[in-house]
Amino acid sequence: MKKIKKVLVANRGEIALRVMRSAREMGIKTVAVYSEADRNALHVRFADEAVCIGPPPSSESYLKIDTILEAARSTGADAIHPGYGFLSENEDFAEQVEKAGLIFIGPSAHSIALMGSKLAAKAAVAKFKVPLVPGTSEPITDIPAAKKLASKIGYPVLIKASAGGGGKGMRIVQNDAEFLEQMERAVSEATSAFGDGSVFIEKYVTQPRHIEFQIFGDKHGNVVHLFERECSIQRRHQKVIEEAPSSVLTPELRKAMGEAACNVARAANYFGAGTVEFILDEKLNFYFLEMNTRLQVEHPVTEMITGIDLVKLQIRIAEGEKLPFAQEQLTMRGHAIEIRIYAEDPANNFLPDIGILKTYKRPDGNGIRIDDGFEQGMSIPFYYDPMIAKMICHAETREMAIAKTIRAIDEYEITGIETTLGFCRYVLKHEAFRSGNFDTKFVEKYFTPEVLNQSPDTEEEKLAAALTTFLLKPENTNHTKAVSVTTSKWKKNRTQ
Ligand code: MV4
Repeated sequence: MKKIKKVLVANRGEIALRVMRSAREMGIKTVAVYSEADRNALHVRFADEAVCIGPPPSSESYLKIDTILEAARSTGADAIHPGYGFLSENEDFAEQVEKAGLIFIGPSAHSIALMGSKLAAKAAVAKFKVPLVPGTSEPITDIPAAKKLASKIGYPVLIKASAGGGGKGMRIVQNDAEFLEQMERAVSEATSAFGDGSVFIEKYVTQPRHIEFQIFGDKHGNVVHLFERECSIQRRHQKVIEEAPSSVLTPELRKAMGEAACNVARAANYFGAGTVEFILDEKLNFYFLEMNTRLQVEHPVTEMITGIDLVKLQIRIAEGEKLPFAQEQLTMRGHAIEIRIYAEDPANNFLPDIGILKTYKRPDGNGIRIDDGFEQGMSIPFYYDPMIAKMICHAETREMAIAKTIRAIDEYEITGIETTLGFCRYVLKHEAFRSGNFDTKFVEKYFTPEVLNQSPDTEEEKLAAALTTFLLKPENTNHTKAVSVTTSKWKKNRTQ
């Protein structure tokens, strides 16, 4: 067991800040790394020390393994937390961190590599009786044989790249006639995108729900799950709204899926935080898709319902401690919803809308958590992911969590750039979302830019929203000043 004294966070933005906050509470010193675009970023200001690692493009800064290792050496850090994205699922990075005598706060390079290959992952978990979508378990080399199998399992089928993941390199094939052409395209795409042309086929589950389980393993062979997150509301494989728990799982199904998720972790000799992704078909059959070997963006919904700080747990596990609880000791409380607020214009095909945060006022109140990395007046750099903030609301029931999220959206004020706030509000107000009867096709089915211009609100709700906006303006509590009511940009769009 080796106590960590100083951690370097190899990331930026909200997640770098979120990791450092937990480290500081544990008495661990923090080191930020930053690119030239992030000189004034909040994670740099928050850290005890900060090291510039290069020019703005990620390939010249946040992805530079040697430079980051050198920053750890020069500051005397004894551990590295990779956050999500960037180097978090790079097995070479995990290996080199350990070779340099530092602790990698994450799984072993072996687990990362195993799960990075979708085919190797499927082969490993099959031994643990984890349900898989019908399909091939080897890379396709014999096209006529693959075509035969596709007819046998029944169209439509999906061709997936073994080195893909997160929806990258997938192709739908509707019938025999299309098979050859789609196959050739998939192989050539996989070769150029990943340097590995291995592909496999699976039965295409047409309208699945995406349910993922948070798992944790320690270095002593213990594994638990921290329940599920429902992530079906997504747009082009980018999650928009996540919640925990899922409204479709019965306690029995939760138990079965949770056990399968733990078996996936066991199949990889997994330690640290991980996420096991499943799809659920309309008959509530579940199938393993892939495992993400990192802390996820949406981890706070799990923190809200379990009361467990996942980053602190990651650090303790990395130090070699045993999991501090058994599965039976874990319980869920209430319901949590996360919305991701992106600097994107929903009225314009979600094009990134980078610029200056002219107004940035966060909502507040019981059960609201905002993880962000910006302040009013800052600009959103164009080089990185355009996520401005995540807002997580926790309440006793799903209905109350939805109501709280809508209230908080109405209180959020962002001007200067377009955001996905109004889009999230539309989803939360939608009958399909509220009833829980939705799948991964929600946005395709129900969203067009026009819906942002028509408010689904009742007259009373509109009045209440307008009154809240009015009363929250400082000028409206100072009666010596003239009253001028201006609403934020997205609200104007909504009520126009
Ligand atoms: C699938 C599928 C249907 N059938 N596999 C997309 C992300 C990657 N993890 C795998 N994905 C899918 N795999 C079979 N056999 C549907 C998807 C999928 C999806 C999965 C989860 C969340 C959103 C999604 C959106 C479109 C497609």
